[in-house]
Amino acid sequence: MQDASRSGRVRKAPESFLNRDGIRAVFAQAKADRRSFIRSAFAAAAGMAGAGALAQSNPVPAEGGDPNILNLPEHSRGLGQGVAVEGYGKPSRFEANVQRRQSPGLTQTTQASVSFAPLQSLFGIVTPSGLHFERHHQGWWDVDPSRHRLMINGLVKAAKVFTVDEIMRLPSVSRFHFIECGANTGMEWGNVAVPTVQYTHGMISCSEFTGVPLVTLLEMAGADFKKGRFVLAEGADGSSMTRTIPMDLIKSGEVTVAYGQNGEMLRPEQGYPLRLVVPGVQGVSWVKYLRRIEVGDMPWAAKDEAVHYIDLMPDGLHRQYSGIQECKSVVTTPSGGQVLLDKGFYNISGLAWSGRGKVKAVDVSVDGGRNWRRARLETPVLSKALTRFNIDWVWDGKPAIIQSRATDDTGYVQPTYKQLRTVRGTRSIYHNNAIQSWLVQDSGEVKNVQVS
Ligand SMILES: Nc1nc2c(c(=O)[nH]1)N[C@H]1C(S)=C(S)[C@@H](COP(=O)(O)O)O[C@H]1N2
Ligand SMILES: [Mo]
Repeated sequence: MQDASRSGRVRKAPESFLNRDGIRAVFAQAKADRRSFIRSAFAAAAGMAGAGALAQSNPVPAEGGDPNILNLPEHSRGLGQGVAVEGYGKPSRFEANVQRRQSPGLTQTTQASVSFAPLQSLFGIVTPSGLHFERHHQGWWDVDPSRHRLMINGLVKAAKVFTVDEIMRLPSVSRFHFIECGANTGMEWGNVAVPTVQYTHGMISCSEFTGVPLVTLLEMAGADFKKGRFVLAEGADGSSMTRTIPMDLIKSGEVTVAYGQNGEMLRPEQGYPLRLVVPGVQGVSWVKYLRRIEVGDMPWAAKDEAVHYIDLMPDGLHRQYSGIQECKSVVTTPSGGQVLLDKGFYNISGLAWSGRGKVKAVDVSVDGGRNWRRARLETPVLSKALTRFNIDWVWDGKPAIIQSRATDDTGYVQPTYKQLRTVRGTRSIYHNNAIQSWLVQDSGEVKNVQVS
């Protein structure tokens, strides 16, 4: 028996899930005559919060050019404001819609517990600290650093307690790394097709973290590196956040006890004054308000690794400790909710990352995966950090399906939904790294779709 999607009938597009017939239908819908959509696109753009229109209008310049260049504005004639002698700088008031947001689709109890970073509005690879995504299992705190302590215990010569000042006296390292919640893009498993890249991929951020390698603190406490094959990291908030970290990762020197984020102390929402940085590993292991590290000889199977953050596989078994965030990418412009105001040149831009190392290449398709072109990777390309890619595109005004596909330096290639579901089934919540598709409709409106 054939299901509708295989019958060869052309399904009405756009749907949020497109098979090959659906993709063909989208392209078949493209009309040769370009409709006058610019006015409606303007209206759509004006009515949309948080998803800026892509291009400035491209009005036909008045005869003799744009007079605005000759009309001197107020700020070219008068005295500007004095320096902000004191205080903390803020973005321009014209950028007020660049905000973290809570997903309207997520169940909320007494308070929100996730906010998403506005990836559609960001450039380069660093997430401004005030826009870093947030995930709190039991709310956040602004912890007094003078009263905060970090204990190292378990398989050590002598348990040791550090103050924040003592940690900040030690030799430090500063490195750029992404942190991605294991549940990022989770709603797409069910093809919820949330509207914007902020909600599909906004549980990722990238910062320069400064801190002390955890191995240094373990050495100071006289840890038994032979028997001690794992550590338990524990947070000081009410969520009893405890996660097992393999000692091999720690011995590599990559895991740090961080106090710095983008040149200043961590933000309270990010775990001020101390958080664990576990490059390449899902966010839940980056324990915030870090208060204790216990050295042990086997995994603890704590609640957040035995019951949560596990992947239900097609054979009915659960995958545990699946912590590495595999290679993934997403086009952030143009992306869902944005509007292309006219045909012509666009810079397709996006982010790629791998929890196993560096991004080696990103390919971009504008026809739903039939043809691919290699994007430019912007420097720096750093290990276990976001990498920015860009590629030129001239939109012909017809429907297009934009995708990006990243490859990392282990040779691993980001999977399609079909490939991912073949291995992982359909009942996961976490670790969705499938290729994202954005449908550019002939109206210029961009929409989240899935392509099999
Ligand atoms: N102490 C503590 N650490 C925590 C959490 C928490 O609720 N409490 N949440 C974890 C989860 S699930 C994620 S994804 C990241 C989120 O970090 P962020 O809020 O800085 O983005 O922190 C992790 N560390
Ligand atoms: Mo998370």
